[in-house]
Amino acid sequence: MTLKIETRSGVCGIGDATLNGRELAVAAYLEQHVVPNLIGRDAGRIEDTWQFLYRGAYWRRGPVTMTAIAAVDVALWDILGKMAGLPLYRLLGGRSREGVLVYGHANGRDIEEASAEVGRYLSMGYRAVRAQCGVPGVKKPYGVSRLKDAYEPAESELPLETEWSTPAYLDIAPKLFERLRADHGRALELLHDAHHRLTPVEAARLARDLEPYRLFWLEDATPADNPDGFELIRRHSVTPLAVGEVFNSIWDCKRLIEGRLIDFIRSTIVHAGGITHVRRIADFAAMHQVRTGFHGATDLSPVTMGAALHFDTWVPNFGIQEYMRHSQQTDEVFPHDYLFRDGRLYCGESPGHGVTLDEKLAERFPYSPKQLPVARLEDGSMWDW
Ligand code: EZ4
Ligand code: CO
Repeated sequence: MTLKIETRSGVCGIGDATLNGRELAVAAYLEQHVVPNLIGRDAGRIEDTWQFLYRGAYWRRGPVTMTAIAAVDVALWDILGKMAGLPLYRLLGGRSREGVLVYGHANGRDIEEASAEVGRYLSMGYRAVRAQCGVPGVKKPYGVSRLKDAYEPAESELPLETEWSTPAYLDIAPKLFERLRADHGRALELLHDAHHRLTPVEAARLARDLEPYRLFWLEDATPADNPDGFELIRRHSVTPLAVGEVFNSIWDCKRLIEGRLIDFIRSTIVHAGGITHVRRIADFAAMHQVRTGFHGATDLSPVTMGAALHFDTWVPNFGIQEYMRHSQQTDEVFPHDYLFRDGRLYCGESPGHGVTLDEKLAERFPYSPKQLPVARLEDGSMWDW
């Protein structure tokens, strides 16, 4: 879902509005409740527009609202860059680093295949890799896909029913990382995503069992709806923790950051109110030694990736950027000037965020609704996907 805003003087900016599996809700929110308020407003009043859409809506926060606000915000920053003739990172305060460290996704049906995939990422130049592997007895565990380069988790019109077994997972995950360190050495940064599947005490066990393999982070170890769970994990382990890809506001992150219960905040531009709001989250995180690690899955469009890379180039407390490569088709629909070299992504120098939309080409791909899978335990209980 992409929002295009055009000013009276003919300057266009685009923002990503994709909320995977709930995209039409954002479209309706934008069309019915946001766009009519934008007609005739000064495109340069980015902060005031943000406050109008957030404070002025009365019903604030939530993924649908904050994704819609983000789409407007990013499109307005894009317009500002084009009017000023400056790339977005310069509007934010200029360059803090040359390139942005990214991590790719290596996955395999078993440990053997996952390790070979990590090797493939290293040969492409990656310095950081997230690794996931199959879990014995579990059909379709999270993060293991047949598509090696452009993994799309929303696969079917109605949610695919997948299974989950925590004991089998807790058994295999440390073995995966033992093997990865043995095969690939200590210099590589390794990451892992538990994707909200564990209770706090199970997450604490996993974090402790993974300590010898020096992870860059363990992501979404337990659902962060209740941040108290992270206190328990912290009490038992020094494995760095990352959380927040499903957060949409600074208020979701506040206690985790303030209590130093996490090391990396993953809230990203498209789902957390745009550049205007994520900048506040990043500044707040900096005060507590928490660094950024933005979500960068394929269901966040190249527009979000472009905007994120400008942000990452500027933000002082940068940690890492997730980079799941988009399919070639997606890259062609969204021409962009960022590029990958030696494990880092580099934003371009063109004005704004540097990502455009080929509307003619986009027309060739009709909308086909897809939802994210769901997960059940072996006895059929609904679980977190
Ligand atoms: O499951 O973006 O870290 N990345 C992730 C992603 C999310 C998808 C949801 O649409 O957890 O793969
Ligand atoms: Co994740």
